[in-house]
Amino acid sequence: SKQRIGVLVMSYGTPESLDQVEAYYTHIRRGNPPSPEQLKELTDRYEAIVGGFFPLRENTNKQVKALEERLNADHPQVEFVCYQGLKHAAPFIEDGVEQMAKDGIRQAVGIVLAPHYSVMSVGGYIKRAQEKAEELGLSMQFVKSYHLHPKLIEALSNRVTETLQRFEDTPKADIRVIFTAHSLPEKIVEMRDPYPEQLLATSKAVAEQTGVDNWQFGWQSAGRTASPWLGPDILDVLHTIKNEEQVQNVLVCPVGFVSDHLEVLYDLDIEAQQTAKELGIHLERTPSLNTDPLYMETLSDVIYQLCEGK
Ligand code: FEC
Repeated sequence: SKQRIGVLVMSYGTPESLDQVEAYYTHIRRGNPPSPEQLKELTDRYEAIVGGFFPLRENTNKQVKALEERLNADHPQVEFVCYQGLKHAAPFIEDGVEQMAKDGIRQAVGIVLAPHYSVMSVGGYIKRAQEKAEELGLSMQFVKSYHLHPKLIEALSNRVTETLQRFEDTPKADIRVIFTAHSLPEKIVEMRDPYPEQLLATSKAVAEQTGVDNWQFGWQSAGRTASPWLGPDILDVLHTIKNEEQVQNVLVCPVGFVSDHLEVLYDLDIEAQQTAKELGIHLERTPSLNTDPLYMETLSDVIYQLCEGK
């Protein structure tokens, strides 16, 4: 019979309904419940986004299904079985590992639906999966990052090129491309975390492939905590480039995210778009990767390479 390989596909997770937002937010806050004001603010953001309240859930489901199909089509000699493991919602990372063990999986790999490694993001997913796998006697290997995979760069570049067309006759040199990713607490810099460097490397590769010279990087979606987060924030960037450089056209490409969800549909499409309007900036955003075949091929490639020990 065919060799069976379990693939734990890990993603951020989202509530399934508005009454689950509190439990979800409490989990993100490591067990500290949000204040009523914080809860209302987050609930309002979910209610404001278009495309359904919790698009991340359906998008993750589709990505996992498409990846399983891609892996099995690429490698018919192996049977790949994908399992979901979410960071902050059910099925949790530990549930996914447990299901693999129950199904008699002996060889398993884990991957996160986020291309860039930080000890605070991908590192956290891997740690939890690893701990559960050890407890159950399952041996697992993990993909840590894939931020420069040629197919990922191609997929992102295609989006930048296509979205530049929305500025019609505006010369490319007059459009500022801003690559963004989720901010993290500044302390990761002292920890020599690869996250900022990997994000810049992806941005540079996409800029090169698309022939874009007029670009910069900005952070988004920083947490509302007392400790400082990596900046500059996209909203501050918009003010600065308008006031100091009279930039009128901005293309935002959120390279740190792979799916339509709150951080893209609210933080960029509503919040950043509102700031741009106030400043008289024409702002466009590149569409999310979601199940782009090139993204699925990226994931399939890096998973297979890990299985082969390459
Ligand atoms: O659509 C959805 O329902 C979920 C959207 C969502 C994604 C996402 C991705 C990342 N986060 C990362 C780091 C942090 C850190 C904190 C934090 C807090 C939140 C809150 C919400 C939220 N995150 Fe998130 N994140 C998403 C949603 N995130 C909601 C809580 C309210 C708020 O602050 O806005 C701060 C936690 C703390 O208080 O200690 C840190 C990183 C990513 C990208 C990598 C990944 O996908 O894992 C990094 C999607």
